[in-house]
Amino acid sequence: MREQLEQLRNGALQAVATASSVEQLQDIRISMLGRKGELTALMKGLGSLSATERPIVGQLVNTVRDEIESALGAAIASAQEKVIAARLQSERIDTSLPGRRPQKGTKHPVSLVIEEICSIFSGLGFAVAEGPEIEHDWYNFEALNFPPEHPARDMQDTFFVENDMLLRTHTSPVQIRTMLKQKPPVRIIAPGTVYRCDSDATHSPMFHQIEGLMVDTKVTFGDLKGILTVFTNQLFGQKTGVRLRPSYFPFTEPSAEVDIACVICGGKGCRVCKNSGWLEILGAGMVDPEVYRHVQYDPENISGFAFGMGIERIAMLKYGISDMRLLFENDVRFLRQF
Ligand code: 2NL
Repeated sequence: MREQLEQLRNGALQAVATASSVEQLQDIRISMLGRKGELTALMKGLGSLSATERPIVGQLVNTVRDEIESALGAAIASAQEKVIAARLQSERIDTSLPGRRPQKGTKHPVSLVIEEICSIFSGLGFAVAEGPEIEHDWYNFEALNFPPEHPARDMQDTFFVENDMLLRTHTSPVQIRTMLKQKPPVRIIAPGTVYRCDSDATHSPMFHQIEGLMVDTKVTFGDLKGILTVFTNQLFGQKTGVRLRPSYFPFTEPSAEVDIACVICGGKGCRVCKNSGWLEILGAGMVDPEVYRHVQYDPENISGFAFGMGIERIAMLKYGISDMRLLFENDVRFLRQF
């Protein structure tokens, strides 16, 4: 039995010395010291020994087990160290390499134009107002004096949500809400997203608008013309020609369309201005008394003007963009240019 123990010990230490991985060493532990291992099997033979021999051989079994155990422990620790050293070597990072630059975003041309227009009107004493994009029919049409059968109220032109709710077709409801909350004087601009059931090369179902409103005791059509001339001169340059043409809107009387001299050809006539020399950029007028009645303003004592413009069209003219769809595709190669 002593000889068997001696043999087992030598075999085990030999195996530990030649093992090359943590897994192999763990297999050795199981096959030697495990419940069904060789040393355990030998220990079962202890019972057949004499009473004098049993404690001595028992002691020897313990010594052998401790020896194998400590050899295994040391070998496993060094194998694990080798694994870690190899990983540290293969996953080494060269911290002196130059980094990759993050791509910086840029502002969308529509945002740039909204910011610029808001800043011009801030300088003229106008406050910026905002409101909901899902609106009640009353704020979007009724309060603005749209007759019940007006074509703009048609399902074909307006996105209805449910009952009398719809996606606002202009930012005028923001001005209506402001007048309901606040007494004159009122001087606001309302930038925002608006929706119309229309989609082709020159129409997007979602686009942007800025409207303005000024109401006080003695606001005149002359004030309207003055403010809009200062505005177009600041936005397109001091020498830009401006003209007003008579027009019609249900919510203003009298109404006008505002043209600027063509920014492409300077008024000589080109494809962009369809040879007229002029570009329409705004609609405006004196607020109709019917609108004042809806917000409980007294049309006998106050007066005011309002105007509205589409942002996409102004962005295209300002930056020389030929196709409106470029503004909605979000191609970074296009957007980075502004
Ligand atoms: C256009 C024309 C316009 C208004 C918008 C307005 C708002 C209120 C009362 C009266 Cl609360 N008017 N807004 C007035 C005239 C023209 O927009 O061509 N927009 C793109």
